[in-house]
Amino acid sequence: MNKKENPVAKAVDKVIDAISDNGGEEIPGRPGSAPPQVAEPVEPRGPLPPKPDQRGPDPFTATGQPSGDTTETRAQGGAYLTTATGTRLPDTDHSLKAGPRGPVLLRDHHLREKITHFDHERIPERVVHARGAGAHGVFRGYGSAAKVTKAAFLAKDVETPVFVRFSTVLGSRGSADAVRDTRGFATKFYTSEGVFDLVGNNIPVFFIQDAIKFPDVIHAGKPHPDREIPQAQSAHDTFWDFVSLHTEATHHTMWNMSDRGIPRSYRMMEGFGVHTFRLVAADGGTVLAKFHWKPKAGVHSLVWEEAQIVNGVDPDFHRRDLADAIEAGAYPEWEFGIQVFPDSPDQTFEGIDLLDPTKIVPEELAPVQPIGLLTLNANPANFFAETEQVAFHVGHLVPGIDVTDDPLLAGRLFSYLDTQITRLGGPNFVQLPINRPHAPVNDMLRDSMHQTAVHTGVAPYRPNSLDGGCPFQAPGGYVEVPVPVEAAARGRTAPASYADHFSQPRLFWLSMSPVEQAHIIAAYTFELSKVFEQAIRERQLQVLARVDPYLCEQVALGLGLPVPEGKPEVYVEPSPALSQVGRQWPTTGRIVGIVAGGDLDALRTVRQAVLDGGMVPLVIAPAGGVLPGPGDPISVQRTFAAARSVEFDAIVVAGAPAPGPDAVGARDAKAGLSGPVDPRVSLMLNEAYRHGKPLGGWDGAADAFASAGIPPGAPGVVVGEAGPEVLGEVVTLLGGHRVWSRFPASLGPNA
Ligand code: HDE
Repeated sequence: MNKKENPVAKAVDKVIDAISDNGGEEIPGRPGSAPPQVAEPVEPRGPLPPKPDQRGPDPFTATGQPSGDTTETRAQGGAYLTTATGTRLPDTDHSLKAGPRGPVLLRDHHLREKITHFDHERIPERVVHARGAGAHGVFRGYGSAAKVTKAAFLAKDVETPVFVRFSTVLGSRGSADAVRDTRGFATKFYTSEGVFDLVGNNIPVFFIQDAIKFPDVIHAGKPHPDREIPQAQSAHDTFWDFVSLHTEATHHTMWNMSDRGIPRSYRMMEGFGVHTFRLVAADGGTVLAKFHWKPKAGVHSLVWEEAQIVNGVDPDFHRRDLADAIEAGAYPEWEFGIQVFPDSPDQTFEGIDLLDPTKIVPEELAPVQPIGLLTLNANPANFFAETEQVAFHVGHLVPGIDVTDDPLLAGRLFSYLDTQITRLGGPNFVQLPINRPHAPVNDMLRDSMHQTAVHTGVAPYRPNSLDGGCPFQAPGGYVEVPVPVEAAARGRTAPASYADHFSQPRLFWLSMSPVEQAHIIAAYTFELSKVFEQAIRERQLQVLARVDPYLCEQVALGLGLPVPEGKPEVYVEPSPALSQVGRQWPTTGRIVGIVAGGDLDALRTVRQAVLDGGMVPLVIAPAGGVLPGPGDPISVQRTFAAARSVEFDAIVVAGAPAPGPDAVGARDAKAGLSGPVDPRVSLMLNEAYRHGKPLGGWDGAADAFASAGIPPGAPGVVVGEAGPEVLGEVVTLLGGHRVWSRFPASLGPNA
């Protein structure tokens, strides 16, 4: 039967039309530029444009000049299938055979080209930070940095295109997002003076003080070399073996064990340049500075059980969250800031060694001064071409920003160039579209693999007269600050201050609120309980004893081990700025699950109110499609069978839904229990409650909460008469991220 006459296809098309007409556009996640029809398209047409939320790299030539390309001319063109060399092909479904039953002929160029190219589709993944997600955006300078740096992109109201890549550190390219790990936060600024890369993390300190230890810490954190497990996590023997012996890792490890190790979203992470940089003003004056990114949405995290469920339910949680937010128009924003210190000969501030990347300078001592705003406003059009091929390098600097002698940074200045040569197949990776500068390039680098520039002239050397002397050395170009080098003896040594490994972990611990401390205790206990060897667990307890007695005692209790000798040796002032909890933040881009109930008008109003508040409403119902009932159709985004609490920041329930027809234990273990309320809804509410999420309901929803074992009047559970009022209270609670008062944490003896 002709597909166009097929009644089933027609019916499905009708449903798709209904969904598309009734607000489907407001919900992010549509895979293509337009909703497809059921029948396979047969009218020839050229490639569809990217989706409105997407764009590719800006059109510049390999040597940094506007190219005039358009999306159409940079990607596939024409309506018809061709070979890589443009010859049209009438058939790509059958290899060339001597007769219908073969054999296949070696002369089939199309077969060989298709398979050969496929065989080479993969490139080596990054040795660290392999798993990532990227986005395009724009950076606008406030001008407030002008007194300390001459960098042109930081001048008032200058707008600079950027590409940002977020990442986890330990996992492979296909690993899950919500693992406990440090996150990368790498920004490429395509400035008028050349590319500036700020390759930072969401944790302001690092495991090691000297780059020569990087292979050690990474070998310890990566899966064990014999069985290649566990993937993307630190809860294993080699990691804790290393960090318990190499105590300069204690500070960074403590951040990893805190809520910072499991961010709610890339949009809700701080970013840090980690090292101290040297800024140069127009008059030549210098200061030392640390870079910060402050998310407008606040700094928020998952809870550990939630993260573990997320990794099964949606391994792409952070990737999807970033792309969906941008598609929905909830553009993530960060304020760029600097902490500024005098460029003193000893390069310390308030006794803190600024060249030691295991130390922070508390914001109470040196406030972060805002100098610009980053807005991510477009998703990449192609993951491989952009997010995978983007190549950051801490040596990509612009006039006004210089490096310091932090030995960790020195090693990085070597490493990033070196690693791209293997990963991207040669030294011409800067010519890849995503890496191209937006400033004219006139270098004397020539040839090598994948050369895409067509250099003219005969004299790529200097001095020359044959090319008229070009290129000329640039007055006012990048000059390394002539910092005097102290007279010293050569040796594999470190300054005495680098031996302090415990004052700042203690500072971090003491700065946490009780609930954050409780999470840290739980994280250490979880990770160490996964360590097989008792000697390693005991050794790590000895480390914790030097950070804080209560922390050590609680972890020892969980591990069933004696509390070791040892105590903190230093007095430190806490830094309240390090805590994530206790304030109100914008709820833009947050996901509100709406469990559908009887009154569709109320549901429609609540759904619209969520949209009007800049959030994303996902309607959850027993079956997909559109909700049966009068009025404008309401499309369903999640069925009871497919939904899981971890997809939502808050859940509101319109009533107490009876078990759906597919609530059958034999089909799905989640549906195994019987009762008056659908067991999948009860599970969802119970999980959301445990995870501290705001909940609300009307129209008999109290029964739904009761079915989830939630006590009446529990904190952060709003039960009311009318949906809009309930939603209003739930959104206020959401502004505080979680309802921590639901499970009060004890302060321990440090209070
Ligand atoms: Fe990296 N790091 N790193 N790193 N790093 C890489 O470069 C390295 C360090 C960071 O999204 C690699 O292109 C050394 C600190 C981010 O593409 C590699 C040392 C910080 C990313 C490399 C460090 C970072 C990387 C792997 C110790 C925070 C991902 C692939 C001296 C300030 C960038 C690549 C992206 C990636 C080396 C330590 C951040 C191998 C030798 C400290 C965000 O070159």
